[in-house]
Amino acid sequence: MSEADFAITTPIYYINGDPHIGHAYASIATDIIARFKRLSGFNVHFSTGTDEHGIKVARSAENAGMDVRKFSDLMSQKFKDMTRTVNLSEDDFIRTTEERHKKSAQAFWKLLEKDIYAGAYVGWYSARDEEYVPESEVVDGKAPSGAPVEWMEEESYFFRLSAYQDRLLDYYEKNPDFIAPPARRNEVISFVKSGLKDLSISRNKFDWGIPIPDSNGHVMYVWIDALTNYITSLGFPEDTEHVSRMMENCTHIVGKEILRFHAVYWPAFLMSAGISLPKRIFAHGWWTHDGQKMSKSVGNVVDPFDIIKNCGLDPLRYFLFREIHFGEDGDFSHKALKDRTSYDLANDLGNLVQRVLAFIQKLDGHLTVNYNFLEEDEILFRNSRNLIKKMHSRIEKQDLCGALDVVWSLVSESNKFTNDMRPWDLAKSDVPRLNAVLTALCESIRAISFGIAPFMPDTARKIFDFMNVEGKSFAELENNFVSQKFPPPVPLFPREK
Ligand code: ME8
Repeated sequence: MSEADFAITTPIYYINGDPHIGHAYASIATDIIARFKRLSGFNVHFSTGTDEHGIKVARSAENAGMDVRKFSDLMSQKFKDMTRTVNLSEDDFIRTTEERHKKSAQAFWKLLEKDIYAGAYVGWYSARDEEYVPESEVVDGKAPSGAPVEWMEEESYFFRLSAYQDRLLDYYEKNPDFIAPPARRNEVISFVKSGLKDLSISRNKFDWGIPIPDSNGHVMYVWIDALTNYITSLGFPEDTEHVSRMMENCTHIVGKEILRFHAVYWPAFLMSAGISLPKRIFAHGWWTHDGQKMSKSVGNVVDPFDIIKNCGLDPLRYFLFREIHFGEDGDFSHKALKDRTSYDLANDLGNLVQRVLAFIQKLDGHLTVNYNFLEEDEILFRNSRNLIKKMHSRIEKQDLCGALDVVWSLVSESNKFTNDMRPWDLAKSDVPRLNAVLTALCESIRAISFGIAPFMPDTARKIFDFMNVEGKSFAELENNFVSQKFPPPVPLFPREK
């Protein structure tokens, strides 16, 4: 496969609270796609980070009785720790309080200036969502998200968003895959069709933000600052050609609640700045916990650190993407996680690997390859060699669940093949046949371990090590095994104590 550019991003997270399962979810999804692309030979840039400015963070620092800078350092570190705990392979962790980002956001603002004018914002604002809320959407003092709104009257700069309505609609039409999944795309289109108002993009009643160039007292609206992180990470304002090229190959993974910012405001800003638009904006769904919305006040927030301590990381990484289709909402339950771990992982995958490799250990740990296949071996072999191609078409659509389904059908097929071929009998009656059956099975296990590698990198690494496979690139799957000695395997998913 060819070396080509690919960029992918997580949302950058507000640091008003500790990281929870929702943040881990968006980050792991992005990581899975980044790893898949790297294994496919792409030159990948994967960025994540923290969104640190704005009224919401300033108030959280105040409530914690801390200086906002110290608070940001402390909280951002927790998100950085999460990236290690969930085993992200990010190339960049960006903080919006970094100097490189200030420089980038200010340079970006300058590019927008022809579309910016001074005015005053008078209306409602939701600090929790960091979003302006039209009067018509306020019900009982609340925004549609349920967050309280407050009245705001202040001088502000505006971005001429209204001027981009037709260009955006035209862009959506010409690029039908720009926003996914399709149902979300339709929501965005009807929102834009209903009429775009100019957007207030600065605040002057607080100062926790990036100062607007040459304008005393104004700081940028936190969303313009936050969205710019994507190009800061690509090196903006230096080498704008590289930035544009990477953007053209960039996928933004975002939660459904912030799609409007990414699919309407961000493309309009980029059009105005003359920078290429991203290739795809994918909105994923939300997790609830035992049927309830997760909230700090209810005390039902799922802590990824706890789960990982109890169940291990790879089972969680697997569960989140097998249990529900990426793009849809899902309900988290510890029982469902346990069930998936014991049925799909320990029983199906773990047993397959264990029974085949432990059997090879009985033969002195020696795999004597024989590619002289009968038709049934050939079928398994061909399905193994085609696995990554099948996954590829699903990963291209961010269909992570579909990609796992494809892997698990090969797991089932391989378990059935083992039952049908009865290698333990062949060992007594027909050694060349036994070697062909084991070669076909090792081919399928190797393909499966590449298939799971983006999802469960540590588990895949264990299998690669059992089979002396390097595991660096899908291209390795083109090579036949050579006769060799394998080290003894250990169980992949030890049963829970
Ligand atoms: O919105 N289920 O940050 P944020 C699934 N800073 N995903 C969830 C989730 C849940 N219950 N809760 C959070 C912001 N997420 C802005 C983004 S980007 C330029 C700026 C995930 O800390 C989901 O991906 O509120 C959501 O979009 C993201 O965390 C929001 O994180």
